[in-house]
Amino acid sequence: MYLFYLGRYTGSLVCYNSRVNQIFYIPAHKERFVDLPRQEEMVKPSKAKLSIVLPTYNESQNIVRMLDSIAETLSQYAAAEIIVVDDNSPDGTAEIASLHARNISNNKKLHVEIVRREGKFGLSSAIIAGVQSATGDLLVVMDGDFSHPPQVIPSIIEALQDSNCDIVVASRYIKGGSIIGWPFKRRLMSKGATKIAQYGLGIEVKDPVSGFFAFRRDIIDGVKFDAIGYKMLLEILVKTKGARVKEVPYTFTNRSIGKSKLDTGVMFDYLRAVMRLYRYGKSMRQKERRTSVRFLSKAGRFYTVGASGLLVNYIASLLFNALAPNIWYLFSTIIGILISMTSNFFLNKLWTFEDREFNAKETGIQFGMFIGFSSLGAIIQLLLVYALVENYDMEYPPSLIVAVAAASVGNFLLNKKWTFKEKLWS
Ligand SMILES: Nc1nc2c(ncn2[C@@H]2O[C@H](COP(=O)(O)OP(=O)(O)O)[C@@H](O)[C@H]2O)c(=O)[nH]1
Ligand SMILES: [Mg+2]
Repeated sequence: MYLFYLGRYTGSLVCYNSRVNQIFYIPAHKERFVDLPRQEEMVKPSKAKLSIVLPTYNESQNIVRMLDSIAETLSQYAAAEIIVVDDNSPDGTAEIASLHARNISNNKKLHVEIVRREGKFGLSSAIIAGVQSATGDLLVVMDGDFSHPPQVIPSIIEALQDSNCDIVVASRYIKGGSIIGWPFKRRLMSKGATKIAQYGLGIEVKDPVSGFFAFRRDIIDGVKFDAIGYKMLLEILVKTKGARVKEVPYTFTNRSIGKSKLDTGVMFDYLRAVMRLYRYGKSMRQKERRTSVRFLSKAGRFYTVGASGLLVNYIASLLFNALAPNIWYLFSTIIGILISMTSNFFLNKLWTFEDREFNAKETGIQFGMFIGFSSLGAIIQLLLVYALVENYDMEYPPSLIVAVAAASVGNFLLNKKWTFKEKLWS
């Protein structure tokens, strides 16, 4: 005798198996579970740590099997964890999850953490809470009702690693993907939400409202989320513009146990989230425009200073030559160059790069770097003219234009980045 009946919990049986030292939670409607096919192909194990974020609300009848199924899938990975985020489910999901987490931690050496929040604060914010508690480099987000088959996780991780992309979306709307068990109304709502995201926000992903997705943690570094409503993926896609996205197909199967938490409130939340994301996109575009204007204005100031340097150089050389006629004229020219470099430096510091810090040591270092880069520019110009004329049989005048352009662009960028410590594109 190794099976002990412990009692009933929300209509289901709770048993203890002394052989494997495990507590089992047997749902009342066991026969209604859908057994999903196993992933046949072997997938390369991941070296990076994986975190599975599993938001739950009233999933007491799914959580044990869900954790077991994920744990089994994760056994091929060297380092993984599961983060369950429960919003104080009245059906005791969190209690059952913590009880079972201990079994999994003991038997499978897999860390399962239960994040319990005080109340039902919504799916997206639960996902963010889970991401904040997770310690993995690769994060997978999925529902806790078997609509997102854990057996698909390896192909998601493989896509995230092999194609070197940043976000992987498990997609119902690409070839090979499908939906089982949703009524027409639910399909229509999902398609409508997809079209709103695609046309309203310019998203090209085929299933931007998927709840099953994965991403590299570093792509969300520094991103601030609104986390409104249900569709966290959409917000991630909008706010990590430039991230490389790949979709892998899967079959979504409507839950067979428990109730959907989607209601009209969630639909309004979706529209609110889309409006905010639209405004966000607009303000980012304006910021980008401002960035390009600022960049060009700085480049303009830098070259104006450069042109003023020619005049300073000319006047200073002549003046020095007039004041000290006995000194060799080349010496006057060197003095002219030094004075114009100095005036260029201070004008660029104050006017072009708006740097008002005049700490002696720092300014000295900046001055040294400025002179260094200017000399480097001159050398590049010389070498380039020589190479173009000698090796590429170019005429001297066009060679000179190319060389001057290359040297002056290089000069601006090097001084912007290194001397005045600005981002190249800012
Ligand atoms: N923590 C938390 N999880 C939620 C909340 N709303 C839904 N969920 C979970 O999110 C997943 C998707 O919800 P579900 O009701 O299945 O939505 P549907 O599949 O779109 O019908 C399930 O695992 C739910 O338990 C919430 O407010 N908080
Ligand atoms: Mg569901």
